[in-house]
Amino acid sequence: MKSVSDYQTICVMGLGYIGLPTASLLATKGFSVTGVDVSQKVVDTINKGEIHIVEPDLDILVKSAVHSGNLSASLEPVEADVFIIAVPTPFKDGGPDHISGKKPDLSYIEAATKKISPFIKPGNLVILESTSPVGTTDEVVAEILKQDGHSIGEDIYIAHCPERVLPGRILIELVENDRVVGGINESSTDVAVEFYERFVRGEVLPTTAKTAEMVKLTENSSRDVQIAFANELSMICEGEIINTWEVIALANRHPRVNILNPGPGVGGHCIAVDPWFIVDRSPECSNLIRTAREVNDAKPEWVIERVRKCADKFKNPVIACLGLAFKADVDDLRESPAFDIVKKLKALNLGELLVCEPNLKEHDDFKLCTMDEAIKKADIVLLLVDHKKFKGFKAVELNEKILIDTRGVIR
Ligand code: SAJ
Repeated sequence: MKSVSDYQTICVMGLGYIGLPTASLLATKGFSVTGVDVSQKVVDTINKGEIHIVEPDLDILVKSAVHSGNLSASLEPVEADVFIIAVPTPFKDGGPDHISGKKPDLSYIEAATKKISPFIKPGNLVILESTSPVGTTDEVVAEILKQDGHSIGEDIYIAHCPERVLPGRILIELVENDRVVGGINESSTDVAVEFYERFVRGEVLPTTAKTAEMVKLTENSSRDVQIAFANELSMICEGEIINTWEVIALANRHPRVNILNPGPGVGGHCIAVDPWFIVDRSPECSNLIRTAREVNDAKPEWVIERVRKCADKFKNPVIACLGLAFKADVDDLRESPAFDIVKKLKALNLGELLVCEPNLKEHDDFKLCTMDEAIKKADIVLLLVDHKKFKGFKAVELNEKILIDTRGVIR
């Protein structure tokens, strides 16, 4: 059987925001990597050395990985020393259950595990990187492989190593961040730790699979709760006609206070999703986590209500909507509260909308215009995303216009 230092071939299941950067990083570190995806279009794009997602410097990395011959994409898995599962874990269809919240959909993990099973041999390492409810590595991945006749934990190692990279900084954080690695038994942990130490500069921290799963959910839930606190505060301050950002800046001068920033809501595919995985398993103990989700999910409606009240003061208001992305300086609109707000404003027909998203050239639903153009014509300026490009102008330049700054960037 091979030892970890002999591992040379890797099969990465899922070529999205985590799988593709991981596969290309490993390829440039000298591993021979096959990336597997269910989409023919994604496979063809990557095999041409191109990318289908936006992330700083990923295009250069993928191009060089493919051209070196160390990275290729395929619809089917191949035999390898290490299998990395990096597929999505979304919600099941249907709204939140009133007791346990939204339910995780583990079908992608199940499908990926079943697909690699025929290619797994003694000595292989199987890693689950997808954010997963507690128990998934043991109860889903290991269980499926066990049922397929593999001798799990004896000569096949299985571990969870949750991804924790920040969109916009993925390539830096893949290497620099500390990693938490939890095996289904001690030998799996040891093998997986040794594998990550071959390409990660941060510290690789050993634990159990269940703890590693909980750590990841804890990280994102903790951020969600903190943002919910800031969002709730912003609504309280608005009622008191106090500037929230001044309150936060001054409170944060206390040595043990560190409040995050309010916004129009919480977007992205992680922070607004993962806390529900905790609530789903422990509904009776997770009131705070659940309430934070509900506070953050309610924020877009609160913003829309503010716009509606302002719009009522005009006959045919022109509303400049600054930003569509889910957060600053990315072009990603998926699960974006800003995009959600602009779509709802359009449906409400409150006035003429001028939409500006400097990170996009065009959009199917909205004709985009420049920031200057939008502000010049607007009666109401609605700032939704704290993009660097929006930080340049001052409130005094707006003259009589009404400003609704959901991110507190305009001074
Ligand atoms: N946001 C605020 N106020 C803040 C900070 C963020 O409203 O003070 C909003 C953002 O505008 C955005 C949302 O929260 O809509 C999430 O943005 P983010 O930058 O906090 O996080 P993500 O979703 O891009 O990435 C997170 C990261 N998790 C943590 O920081 C704990 C990242 O490290 C994870 O790898 C990622 O989730 C993931 O994949 O789970």
